[in-house]
Amino acid sequence: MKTLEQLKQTIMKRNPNDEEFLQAVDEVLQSLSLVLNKHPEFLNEGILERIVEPERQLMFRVPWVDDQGNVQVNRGYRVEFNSALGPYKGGLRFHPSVNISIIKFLGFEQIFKNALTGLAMGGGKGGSDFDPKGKSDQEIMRFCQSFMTELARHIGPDTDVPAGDIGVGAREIGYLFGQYKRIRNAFHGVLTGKGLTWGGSLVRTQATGYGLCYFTEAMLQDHNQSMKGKKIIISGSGNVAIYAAEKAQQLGACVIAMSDSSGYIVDEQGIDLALLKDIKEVRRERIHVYAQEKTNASFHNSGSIWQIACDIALPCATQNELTKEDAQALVNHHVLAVAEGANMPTTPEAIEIFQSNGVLYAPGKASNAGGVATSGLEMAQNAARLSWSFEEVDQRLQQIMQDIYYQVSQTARQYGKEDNLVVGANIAGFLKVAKAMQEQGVV
Ligand code: NDP
Ligand code: 2IT
Repeated sequence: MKTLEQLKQTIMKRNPNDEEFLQAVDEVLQSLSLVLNKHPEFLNEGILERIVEPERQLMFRVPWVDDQGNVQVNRGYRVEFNSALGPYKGGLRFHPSVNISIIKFLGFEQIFKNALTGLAMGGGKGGSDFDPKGKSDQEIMRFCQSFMTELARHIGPDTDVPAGDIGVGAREIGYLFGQYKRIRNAFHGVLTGKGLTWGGSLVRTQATGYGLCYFTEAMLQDHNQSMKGKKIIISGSGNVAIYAAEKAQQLGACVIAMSDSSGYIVDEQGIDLALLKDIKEVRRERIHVYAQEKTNASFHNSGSIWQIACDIALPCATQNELTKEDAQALVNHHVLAVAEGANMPTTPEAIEIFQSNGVLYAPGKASNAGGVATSGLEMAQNAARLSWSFEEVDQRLQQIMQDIYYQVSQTARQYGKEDNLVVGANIAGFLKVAKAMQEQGVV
């Protein structure tokens, strides 16, 4: 039997270059040290040693031809991490920074996130180092077709069900689905985030951002606060950020700043979302265009968005985007709450600053679970061959996010860590997966 310390050594030896993966694992193991006193069997039966090792990792060549007729080669990934609770489930990320460490960290987080939703989904993640920026529609289609030509043999509605993530939205899911259907000659609910006329669920587009606000509102209300009238900063301006901003505005908050990788915009009157959506979702332009078209707004191509004073910060762009300097600036400006729409956007040092200064801090694996939860609802609708109304899906999403908040905060309390939602989310998610693994034997 290995001690927790020996297990950590093994993990580091096996994954020496996987910085982001080790960061995600380290946080979970720290939380679990509180569980192991009561439950030594999780170490003795090798549950921990198995849960940190993906069940299967796929890496493959993705060749495609660009508009100039040149052959391009990217690398594709799918990490099927854990299937104790259901088919592997998790998004695909297309971004030049993608490597095996990033896919493993995302797949690992996904196991616990999916467990928290209460739906029957295991954890997985995939993607490619393909950069969609500046590519034509035809290039995107050819890339997606090539990617799916390999992936199709590994996935299926009861095996592994991918979805979107950074760089993968409705357009890419469409091309991926078309190629899967052609290769397998089967109309399966094998991807989520599908178009509404061919198996997609209402609210899936909005779900991560809306869910983030439902979670944040539950957390605030538990502390006799609400989002109403609060000044909010949201990083990113993609799928998660846009619909977080939409729901925040519906809840009476004022979103004053948003960003993309080229910089950030500030609009003290409140972001004009119709304009932002047109720039980002229709024209696929950079964010500075917002400040060109709305004269009272400003664009900043240097410095950090987190240096602006706000009541609530919602990081919705990418991993490790909010550093200790950012956290200190937010604390100096008396930030009330930080809730993650992105996966692991806050560095460990920044989390420590929030927690030691009494800032309400919600980790992504709890607060951004609304996207995958609604994917689970899409799978349920596909299996029943019917579709629910917007109101019905939205109602279920709200209930799931409130349930996650209470589950996570109660678990934190049970383990003597009131308001530490990191501990609460890691332990509550882990216990569900661990019990299923115990019952299913050594597999
Ligand atoms: P999108 O591709 O729609 O948007 C991503 C946004 O983040 C863009 O504004 C992008 O700017 C910015 N961004 C991405 N990478 C970087 C980077 N390295 N530096 C600075 N900015 C960056 O992705 P999503 O909105 O879907 O995803 C955002 C985050 O939310 C990710 O962490 C994802 O894992 C997480 N998430 C997504 C879910 C979903 O359902 N889509 C569910 C749960 C979590 P630019 O365009 O300039 O690159
Ligand atoms: O990080 C995530 O939870 C997602 N990108 C959504 C995954 C999904 O299967 O809907």
